[in-house]
Amino acid sequence: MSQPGKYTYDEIMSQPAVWERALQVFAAKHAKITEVGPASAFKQVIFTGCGSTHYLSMMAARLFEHVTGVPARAYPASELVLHPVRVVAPTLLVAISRSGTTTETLDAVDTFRQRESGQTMAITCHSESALAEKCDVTVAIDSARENSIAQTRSFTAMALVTQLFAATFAQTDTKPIAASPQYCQQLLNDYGEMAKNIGEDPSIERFFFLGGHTLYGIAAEAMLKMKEMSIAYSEVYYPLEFRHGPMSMVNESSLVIGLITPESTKHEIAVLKDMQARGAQILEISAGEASFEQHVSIPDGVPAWARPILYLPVLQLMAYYRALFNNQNPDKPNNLDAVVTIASLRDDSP
Ligand code: F1P
Repeated sequence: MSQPGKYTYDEIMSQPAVWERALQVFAAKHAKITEVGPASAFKQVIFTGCGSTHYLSMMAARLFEHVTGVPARAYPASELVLHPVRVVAPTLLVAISRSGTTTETLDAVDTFRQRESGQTMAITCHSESALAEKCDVTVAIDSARENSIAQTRSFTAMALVTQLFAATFAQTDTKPIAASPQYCQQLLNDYGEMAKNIGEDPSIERFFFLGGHTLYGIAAEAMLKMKEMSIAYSEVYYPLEFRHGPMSMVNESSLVIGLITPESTKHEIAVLKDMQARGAQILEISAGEASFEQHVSIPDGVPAWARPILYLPVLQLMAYYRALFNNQNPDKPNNLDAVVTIASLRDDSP
């Protein structure tokens, strides 16, 4: 019996090596991926997944649209089955699933293929999965699988693929992203102690993750890690939205974590200052110069399109330490299974 959290800690710390592998997998599949066609071949790209992979889809959709100019949306897989959206053909559906067996995600692909003439791509950690079978193109990083239930390295490896996918379709030079694994290692080395101190700080009872643009999906994943692993009070908001009501929950036992975008730093920092004035502790994560004492510096040695995943490793560690502080085993989160399988949503029997 391994000590509680051993799998989770090792999986978080293995991300630099797993990201290297994800870069190799993408390079090996590059020709197949570009066969899907240039970005201009599509009027729309839809990203989908469930739980963590829905949040990943949110990051991927904002990034893809930002760098290619092609309209992109993210939906939970269940929504695509139960409330089909208007699809502007030709559409590319990108289905993201660590297991490749989540019922809703498989159903979403089936529904799309039945209704649309578009193409489908799978991003997964199981190359032999049902999802990989169903889709026209599959990018699988099998080495990113976890023994833990909560997604950590699988999420960032699949997110790395979506960042590369967007840059490739935008015909942007993807070579700079090769530095990401070493920056991940640097962040884990430089901020592991800070993550532990925050995770074990009894004065913090509420966690608020704020992120805009591509960082909303990353902030949502950080919120879910904190919830899943440690059962702590944890919420996510777009930064300026936080003032419109939810900040009523801010008190002296709150930590507001700002995932700061380069494009709207001034406005997002102003929100953090407002929350500090209301008694909250602040953790700023940004590529710029620090405005707050607690600051994680995101390396700017990679282009902006390659930065979203760099915001996550320190926050994963923070959730891990809070889990142990709360006497939880992050390897086996309360109530959760690694995969949610239910009766098919496409089974219309009453
Ligand atoms: C989706 C998922 C995870 C969640 C939990 C249960 O799995 O909902 O996002 O954190 O592990 O499964 P998958 O479709 O990505 O395999």
